[in-house]
Amino acid sequence: MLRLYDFWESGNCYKVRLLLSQLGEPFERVPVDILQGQTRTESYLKRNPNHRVPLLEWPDGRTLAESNAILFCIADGTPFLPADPWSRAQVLQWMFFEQYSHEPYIAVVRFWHFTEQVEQNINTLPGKMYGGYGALGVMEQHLATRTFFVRDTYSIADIALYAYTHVADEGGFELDRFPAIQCWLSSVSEQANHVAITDPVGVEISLAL
Ligand SMILES: N[C@@H](CCC(=O)N[C@@H](CS)C(=O)NCC(=O)O)C(=O)O
Repeated sequence: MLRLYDFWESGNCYKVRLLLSQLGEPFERVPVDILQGQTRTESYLKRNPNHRVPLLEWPDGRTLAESNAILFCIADGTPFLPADPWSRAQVLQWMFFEQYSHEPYIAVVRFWHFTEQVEQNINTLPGKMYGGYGALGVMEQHLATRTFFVRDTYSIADIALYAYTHVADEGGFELDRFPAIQCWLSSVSEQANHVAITDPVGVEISLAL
């Protein structure tokens, strides 16, 4: 069975939980408390020297880090990733956009709220909010004429962007300014076998990390 090293509140981890659930793929879930430094222990660093979750482990011991690389790997050959090169490249385009222009703003500000670090980051907060709203603006424009990001079909591009967009309000972003995004959020949440970020999925196992 696949094994996911996971932190509940992480949108990056949620991407993988969501896709595994929608694929109907059973998996073990190892809770990793990033706030207690569990990604930086000697044993975890052997699994991922880059000290981050999510990390997906195959029964033969192979491991894969980086949420969007994991999505790309496990979606291959399924309806969640188109087969033709142009559509696949568009999926990648949006997933790179998510990692470079979206997550570093929206996820980081949410994390500051979640860990009560807003005050100590007060000088960099306006730039982060500006960047986050910029990303939301790009998404709004694209979604104004479409239901989903690529080929108007639900794909891992939508999963990658949904993960932190649907909780952007937890970082103080006002999503009611973006009607097309709100419509898209509803469409994503209505997909078959959708699970929420807080839903307990996978078979939880505890490992000494
Ligand atoms: N680009 C990575 C980012 C992963 C990431 O930032 N993970 C955070 C949780 S959301 C983490 O593990 N932080 C723990 C640490 O830095 O020690 C991905 O998409 O998977």
